[in-house]
Amino acid sequence: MKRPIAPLEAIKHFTYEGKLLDFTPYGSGLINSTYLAVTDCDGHVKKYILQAINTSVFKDPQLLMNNILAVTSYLLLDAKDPRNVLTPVVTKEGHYFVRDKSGVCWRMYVYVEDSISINAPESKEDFYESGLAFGRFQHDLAEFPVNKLKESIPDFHNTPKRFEALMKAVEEDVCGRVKEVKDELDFIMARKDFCSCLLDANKAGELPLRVSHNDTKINNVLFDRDTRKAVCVIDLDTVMPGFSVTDFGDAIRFGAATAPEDEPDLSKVNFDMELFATYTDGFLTGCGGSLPDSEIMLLPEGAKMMTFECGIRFLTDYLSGDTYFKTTRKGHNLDRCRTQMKLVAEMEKHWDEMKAVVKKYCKNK
Ligand code: ADP
Ligand code: GN1
Ligand code: MG
Repeated sequence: MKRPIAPLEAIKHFTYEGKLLDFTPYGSGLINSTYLAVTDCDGHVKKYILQAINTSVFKDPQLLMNNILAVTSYLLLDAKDPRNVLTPVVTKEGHYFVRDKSGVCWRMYVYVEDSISINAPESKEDFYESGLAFGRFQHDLAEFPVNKLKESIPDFHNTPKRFEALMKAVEEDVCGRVKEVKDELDFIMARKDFCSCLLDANKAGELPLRVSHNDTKINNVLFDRDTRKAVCVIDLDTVMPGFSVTDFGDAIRFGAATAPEDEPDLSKVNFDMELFATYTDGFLTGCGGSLPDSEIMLLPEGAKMMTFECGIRFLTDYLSGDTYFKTTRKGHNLDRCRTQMKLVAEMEKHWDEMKAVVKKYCKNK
């Protein structure tokens, strides 16, 4: 990623309150660069989040901010508490992002006060809460006209295209790494037909396009520091038309695993059925009956698809020279790919149990 060179220049454009006191890098995302800005507002401390949008990933920052503004302003209409909705800060020029001299695009959000962010569930309740938050997100946006949103990353969860991109990276083999990943490639090739299953269900009318978040990792939910209840869904860059089941699935791939997504010791990586059931409960409670049975029954496919697709993306990046996801060690993306494929294999073993868990929530059992 192109490194931001002038965050302090950028921040001056935004209509934040108070005098800037402090400014530090923040968070652990793999795509954008985040900073925490602290200001003094007549003796009160105020906080803001300043982010450099990764424009090699999000090529149209205006489109992305339009999506975010459309969704946040809609959610705010019925919000019980402003802390429940991410609030973008406008610039002095009346825009929601600013491009600095080096071409880096910046935007600012109000910091959600008294919130914490966690990288993994520390209890079943945490995971349940994050499911509730993303389920409510589905529920609250169920009537939002999805055609108002544009794709901030075209074909983001088009798994057949992700598969094709992997095949291209194998063919090009720019780093000479294909020889190291024969087992992973065999595993993926053997599941080629699975790639189109959700798109096929969409064509068959069983899986409608909805507003989807598309990055439902637990660290994209803020929790209240005191009550530990989910307060706000953040990281809205990938909000666009998509499927409910992939929102569910991305959270499962990340949170129902017994180890982080980049754990090098695969013996520590397992798929936890209890966590799967917990998240299902939270998510479908949050959806409040807004999903029909046909969609509920595709939740396991969503979980397997997101895990499989993410593994494909990590492997593609590994073969392409680690240009997309931030890496901090040699083989980082390969380790990530391996954890995802292990989880896919375990989901296949637990398939009937996964189906039985979701069936309990169907109206027609
Ligand atoms: P990335 O795309 O890099 O994951 P995020 O938008 O998720 O970026 O932000 C990174 C981290 O910054 C989050 O995990 C969270 O800890 C923190 N964060 C982001 N927005 C806010 C906010 N409005 N209030 C409080 N913390 C925030
Ligand atoms: C990226 O930015 P972050 O870390 O929330 C990625 C997701 C992946 C995830 C894997 C825009 O999300 O799709 O699932 O890494 N976001 C984008 O950790 O590609
Ligand atoms: Mg994030």
